[in-house]
Formats: sequence, structure tokens, C-alpha cells
Amino acid sequence: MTFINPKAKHGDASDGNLGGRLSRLDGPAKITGSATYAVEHQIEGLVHAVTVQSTIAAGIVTSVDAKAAEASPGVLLVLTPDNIMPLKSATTWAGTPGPEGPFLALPRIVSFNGQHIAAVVAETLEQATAAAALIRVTYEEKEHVYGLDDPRAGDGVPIERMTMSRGDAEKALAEAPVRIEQEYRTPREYNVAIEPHGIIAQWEGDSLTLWEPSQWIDGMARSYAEWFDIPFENVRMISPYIGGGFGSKALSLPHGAVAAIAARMLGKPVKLVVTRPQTFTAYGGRPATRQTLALGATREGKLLSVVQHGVNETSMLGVAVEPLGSVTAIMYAVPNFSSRQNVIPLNTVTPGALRAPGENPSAFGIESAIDELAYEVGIDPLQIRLLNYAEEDPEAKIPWSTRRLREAFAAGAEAFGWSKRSPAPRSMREGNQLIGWGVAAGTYPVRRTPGEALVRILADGTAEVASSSIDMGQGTYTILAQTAAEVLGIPVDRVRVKLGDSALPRAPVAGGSQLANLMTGAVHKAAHAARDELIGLALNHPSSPFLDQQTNTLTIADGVISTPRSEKPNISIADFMSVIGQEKVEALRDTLPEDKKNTQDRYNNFTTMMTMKPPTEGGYSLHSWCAHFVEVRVDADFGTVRVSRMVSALDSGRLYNPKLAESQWRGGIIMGIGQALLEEGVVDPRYARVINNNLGDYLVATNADIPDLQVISVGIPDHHASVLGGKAVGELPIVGVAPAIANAVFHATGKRIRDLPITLDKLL
Ligand code: MCN
Ligand code: MOS
Repeated sequence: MTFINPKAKHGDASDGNLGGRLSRLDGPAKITGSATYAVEHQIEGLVHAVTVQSTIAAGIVTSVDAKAAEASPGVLLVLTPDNIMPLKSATTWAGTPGPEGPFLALPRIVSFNGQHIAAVVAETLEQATAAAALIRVTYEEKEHVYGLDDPRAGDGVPIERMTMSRGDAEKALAEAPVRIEQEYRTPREYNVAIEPHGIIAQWEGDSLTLWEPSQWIDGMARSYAEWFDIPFENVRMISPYIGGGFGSKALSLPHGAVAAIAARMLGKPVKLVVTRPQTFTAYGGRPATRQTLALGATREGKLLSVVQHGVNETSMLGVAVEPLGSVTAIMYAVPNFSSRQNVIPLNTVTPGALRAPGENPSAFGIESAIDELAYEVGIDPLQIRLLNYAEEDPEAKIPWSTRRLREAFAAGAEAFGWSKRSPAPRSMREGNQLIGWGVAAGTYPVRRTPGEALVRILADGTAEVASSSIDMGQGTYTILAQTAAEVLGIPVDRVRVKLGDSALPRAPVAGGSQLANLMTGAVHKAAHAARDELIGLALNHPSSPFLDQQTNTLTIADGVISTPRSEKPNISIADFMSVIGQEKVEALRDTLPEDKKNTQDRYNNFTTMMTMKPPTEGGYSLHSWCAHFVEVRVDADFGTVRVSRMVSALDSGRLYNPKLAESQWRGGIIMGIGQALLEEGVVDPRYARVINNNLGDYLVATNADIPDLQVISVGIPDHHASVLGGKAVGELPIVGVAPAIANAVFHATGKRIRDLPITLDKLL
């Protein structure tokens, strides 16, 4: 999508540069409705597909009676396990080979309730929906495992790569003067983006065009190319705007394959949008987790040992790991530590990524447990965190690049008024409201994969930035425009950013909160190259008015080229381009390491996550940090919990656009409040079916649940973390919110809730 906003208003000129509080450039298009989302794309001859999902959790589809559906008005095609075209198995996102055998988008073997098992394509959506209701499926049903508490679930499978150990944790725990051991649990949670998953697929010969919301255009395009055994270049994926993803839109999913198969079989473009209830099984969401944490400490509250064992649910088909030790391993200076993790296969859709997978439930465990320890030894919950402050990465044993967590605690405590806290539980009260104050910390790693961008200066003095990266609301359009504007010396309202199209230069996944750092880096590099080229032309071109200036460099500011001391001539870029008769000056640059620039490496890099660097590579441990301070009010009679005040201080390094980063932080905190108090996927044990599969019953936080949220940036530029000094923003803020609330609830009520969400029944 091309995007330029002539009305982009900003307070002063510097707002258009990096670090400025420029409003979202895509804002007006979204507010006025001119932003076209994937399935809103208008296309001639479009037909509509609807899927039918299994009503059992385990077994075999023995027959599908599609006669009535086929005879139904407008129906063009019914797809079932009997006639579904087998596709080739695609490489996984990590870059490893996919499962053996063909990929069946509508499999005969049912491994979860809500699995797509048939699809109807008709002239209209209504016809397809009506016909889908006529399909009769006969199953041979088998026994299922519904959840972690199912007696048939067992202990699961150990994930060796999650095992961590330093010192002798068991021995140190046994010898510790103070010990606490508890179990913490988080339920199944869903991404519930406002825009559901959907797709339009169209074939022209052996070329496939897909309009599909995507957090990772190149990775998803690769899956389609491999499924259909066509060259990558033959797949074009278009995703200019995304109505939220939160992790759920980074991979190609079976319903997308169904649409592409139907489009191929019919020779017509096919649209398939999963219904809201179907989204709960079309993508997995965060798996339910359970972890035991044992803390051993001195009577003064100094940690001696942490022993953790976690499990998370996965499906019968795939291994999804929610790394429960990720925060536990690094948050505190603990000499003895051990962590293990198992996954338990259930009859469920394969779980997926939801904002801060791993860090989020990991922090719920450790940040609740340390709070419990604080009360046990009688120390302020903030003090105990400072007492155990990790001055270096205790697991990797290398320095942090930057860790402004101490500053975050200080700034947050000051703004919140923490020093006025009365220590005892149930000691703060207003009428019928029990008041509690809680604190918790959070962290998220800085992930690094290379990116690529094109920057083009045009004859009219405007500039273009192009990349296949995406903007699902984080602000990519805006910060990339700011990066180019700053480097090129062109006002930001003359920079056009094109994203969301696989025909553009490659980009890695907008997941793991890495895109901003990677793509500002790539655009910065390309913009410098384009600027150098323009200056080179101004110095050397035979028609250039600067030829006889005897200077070896020039400056560009506000779209005007001049000599460093700004004597004449001053000439606008547009005039200069016309004088030299050139249409454009452009540069394509990537941030691949030299040894990865060959074609196959390039391709693999952008279409899998093979070359993502761990946050500890390069001698420093790279992470963002945050501290959340929460006030809750709990109704003494009814147990209802309201968050009445919240202050969070966050270290994401340098902010490219503080207004947008703050908005990201608030968004993550809001999701965290929902997670703490409301969100829970409820599974009916009889059918292993998610029963609250709609927005009426699966509750997320709304405006009425959210108080004023104060966010404070305590970051400083971190050039070990990224070229331009930023660290991760998007997922950081949700980490630590739920334990901060649980800790505040304990302070208010004296009741420790170790099982999310914190609902009134658990408090009565
Ligand atoms: N930013 C900044 N300074 C930095 C880093 C980032 O100002 N040093 C700001 C920029 O506006 C940037 C945004 O923060 O666009 C997010 O940057 P980053 O942390 O790199 O995250 P990504 O761009 O990779 O976005 C993905 C991240 C993830 S993984 C999830 S999950 C999530 C999130 O972003 N899903 C979101 N935020 C979301 N926001 C919206 N509106 N919708 C989603 O689905
Ligand atoms: Mo985010 S859950 O890494 O897309």
C-alpha cells in the first residue's frame, strides 16, 4: 500500500524526524475508512467459501454426505477429505523440514474439536453458509484428552532444549533457611484480533495472488509456494493493513490452503473468512500453562536457589513450547537455578504465539513467587527486587547491554507514590473497597534478523520507502517515513511508505518485537546510500550548479541541497533532478551479514527464522525491561476487582517515536489487565470444545476496565542492541502486568491467587 498523508500535522518540524512524536501516518486512512483490509479487496467474479469444522475432538471422518449441499442453490464446489487436493509439506517457520507426507488441509483424521473438515464454495456467502449447514459428517469417534487436568493427560514430553541449570539448585534449596514452593497457572488465551483471519486467493496460470492479513508476508508466501510446488516469485501476497494480529497472523493456516485449492479447482478467485467462533480453532492462541516454582532464600530475602518445572499444553499434531523459564532464568541474581519444561499433547488445535509467548506466563510465576517471598521474610516487595538485582545476565554470565530496570523501579515508585504504601495486607481500605498496591517487573529480549529496504528519491522531490514488512497498528509506516525523512533531509510529509506486498524488498516477521529495530536499520542504510548518490550527482554531474563550488560535500535539509556553509546555490531536490534530467535516485540495501548475501541464504533468511540471532550473541545480553505499579480496589463483599491506577516505567532503549511507543505500551498493559482479570478459554471436558468461542463470552478488557495508565520511558540509546539504539517495544509491556495485579490483590485481600484470571469466585 502506498501511503502519503498531506495532512500529517506535527507540532514542530523535528517531529517528522526519528524520535519525534509524529501521529500515525495511516491514521486518517483508517479513520475515514479508505484503508482497504485484505478481504475488502474488490475483485471481479469473486466466489465465497465457508468451512465446516469437526464436532468431535478425536477420531476419523468415515463419510461426508455432501449431496444436499451440492444440490443447494449457487453451490460450485464441496471439498471434503475425499476430494481435497493433497499439497506438498512446507518448511516450518524455523526453517526445518515440515512433517513427512503430503499436507492435507481437510484431513480425515480428527485431532481436535473445531478442525476444518469440509468446505463449501458458492456464488454468495449466504449460499455457501446455507449449504455448509447441510453437510452430514459421520465419524468413528475415539477417546480424547481435553486439557492439562484430564487424568489421561499424563506428564507429557520433556523439551530438552528448555532445560537450564546453574549451580546446584536442589541442594541449595534443601539447605535454604526460607523456602516457598507454589504452583502457578495460566489458562488458554486467544488473540481475538478485531479483524478475523480471512483470505482472497486468485490464480492466473501458475501464479497465485493472495490478499491475506499477514505479520510475515515473505514467510507465508513461502508456505504457499511450497504447498503448490511453484516458484516463490509466483506467489504475490498483499497485506497493506491488518486489523491486529498479536501473534496469530504470522503463519499460513489450513483455511488459507483451502481457499487457494478451491480457487485453483474452480479457476475463480475465492474468498474465505473464518467466522468469529471459528477463529478460536483456526489458530491456537496461548497454551494453558502450569509451573511449580520453589524459591530458597536467606531470612533477609536474598535468593539462594530457584527450582522450576513447567508444562504447557500442545496438540496431537505439533509441538508448541511456551518457554516458562525465560524470565525466571534472568530476572534475579540467583546462583543456583534449574528449569525444566514438558509439553502435554491434547486434542486441541496447535497452540500459537500470543503477545510475549513465554515471557508472559514466565513472569506471572517468578514475579508472583518473589512477592510471596517478600511477605514471608517481611520485606517490601520493591526492596526484595532491588536486593536480588541482577547486575549481569545471571544465566549467560555476560553484561547486559543496558538494563535500566533500577531506574524503572525508581521512576515508577516515585510517580506512583509507593513510599506511602502500608505494608500489611488488608491495611488499606476506603469504605467497602479493599485497596491493594502491587509491583512486578517484566522483560523482553531484543531479537535480530536482517531486513532489506528500498529508498527512492523522485523527480518531484518526494521520496519512497518500500519493504514487504507490515503495519498491524504498531506504527511501521510512520517510523520508516521518519527514518527516511531524517536521513534524506526531506520533510516527512513528502515521504511515501509502501509496505505489505511480497513484490517489495524482503522483510522478516513482525513478531518477537523486532521489526522496528530491523527495518529502521535497513531504511537508514538505504536512505544513506540514496542520499550519497544524490550528493555525488550534485558534485559531479556535468549540468550540476554545484560543479564549480570547490566543495567535497553538500547538505540536504528541508528538501533543499546546499553547500555546507549554505552559500548559493541552494536548490531544491525537485529542481536539481530537473536540471540533471533524472527521474529518480534509488538504493536497495539489506542488513545481511556478508556471508549470507548469496541468493539461497537471502531467500531462507527472509522466509524462515533461520538466521535470527539469540539475544546473548555478541558478548552482551540484550533485553528491554519494565516495572509495573498497580492499585486495585476489591469489593469486600462481592470480590470484584478493579484496577484503579497504574504506573509503568519502561526501558526500550531509544524510542523512534515516543507517541507510538507509548501507545504500544498502553496497548500491551491493557491486554495484561484483561489477561489478569478476564481472559480464559473454557473447554468443555465432554467434547474438548472451547465453549466461550465468541466475544460475548470470551472477555477482553474494554474501556470501562481501564484506568488512566501512566507510562514513563527510562530507556537510553543502546547501540549494542540495534544500529539506531532502540530495543523491543511491542511485547514488553504485557510482561509483568498480571503478577503486578495478583500482587496488588494479595495486598488488598490477603488472598494469593496463583491461577489466572483473578475472578471474584476465587476471592470469596
Ligand atoms: N517503537 C519505537 N521505538 C523503538 C521500538 C519500537 O518507537 N525502539 C515503536 C514503533 O512505533 C514501532 C512499534 O513501537 O512500530 C513496535 O515496534 P517493535 O517492538 O519492533 O514491534 P514490531 O514492529 O515487531 O511489532 C510486533 C509486535 C508484536 S510481536 C505483537 S504480538 C504485537 C505488537 O507488536 N501485536 C500488535 N503490537 C501490536 N500492536 C497492534 N496495534 N496490533 C498488534 O497486533
Ligand atoms: Mo508477537 S506474539 O511475537 O507476533
